[in-house]
Amino acid sequence: MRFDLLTIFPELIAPHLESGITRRAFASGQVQVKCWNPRDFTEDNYRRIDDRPFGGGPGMVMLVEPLERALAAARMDRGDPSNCPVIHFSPSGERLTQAVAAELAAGEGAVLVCGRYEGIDQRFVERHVTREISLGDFVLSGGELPALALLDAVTRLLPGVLGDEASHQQDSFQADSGGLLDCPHYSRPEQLGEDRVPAVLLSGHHAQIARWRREQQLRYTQERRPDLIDAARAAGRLTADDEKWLRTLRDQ
Ligand code: 9WO
Repeated sequence: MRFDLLTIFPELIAPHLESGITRRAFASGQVQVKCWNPRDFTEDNYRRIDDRPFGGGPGMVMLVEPLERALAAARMDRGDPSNCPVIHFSPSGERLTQAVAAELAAGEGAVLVCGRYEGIDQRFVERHVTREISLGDFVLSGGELPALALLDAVTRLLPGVLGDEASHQQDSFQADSGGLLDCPHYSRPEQLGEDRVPAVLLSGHHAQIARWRREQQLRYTQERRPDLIDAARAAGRLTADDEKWLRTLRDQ
């Protein structure tokens, strides 16, 4: 799988590929990442990648032509001159979810367009962008951080990348099993001042531990994201035991 980033700040990207899970994915060759700097594709003496907006107003707009040349070079280098996804990051896009990450993890990669300044010329978006993705309703100063978030979310889903196959399966199961929030986690020491690890986790009863974790997931999700409980129910992902526990919580 291969990702090509169009960015005027490639130095923001490189450090994230040098540690953790992403490093392992790149070291193993499972994922390739290449940055293409529109500034390297300018043809004027000033190496301009931005200019003032028509119609006036504050800030600058990213020029179409350096971006188009960078995109063409990335496509040529990929060997698929026409048709991989071209993703732009914007609060106007569809929300990045686990389902979107899973869909991309099953594909061949993408070109990630990282906007800067007030935005990129709309004609580049209309000509080339196949998908706009948002991390949420807030404004950043560029698309690089969303691109890294997407890379991380997709890379960790690739088989073998997490190394520990069991933890990967459990994780994707969680992401996929009713879309509930995670249960709390504990490690040593067993007692921290007054605060003890829940006794069931020390009991060695695997079925009871699994049930307790499921109940904690349901409790947290009911408290913080009741919409996710409704979605899980609608998708048929709640068992009779789950419903019984949710009734117990409501009656408390
Ligand atoms: C900014 C913006 C603000 C309100 C409504 C729509 C918007 N689109 C953009 C936009 O595309 N901005 C470009 C990328 C240029 C300026 C920096 N950019 C950006 C992307 N800021 N914030 C994001 C972003 C991307 C994904 N999720 C959250 C924020």
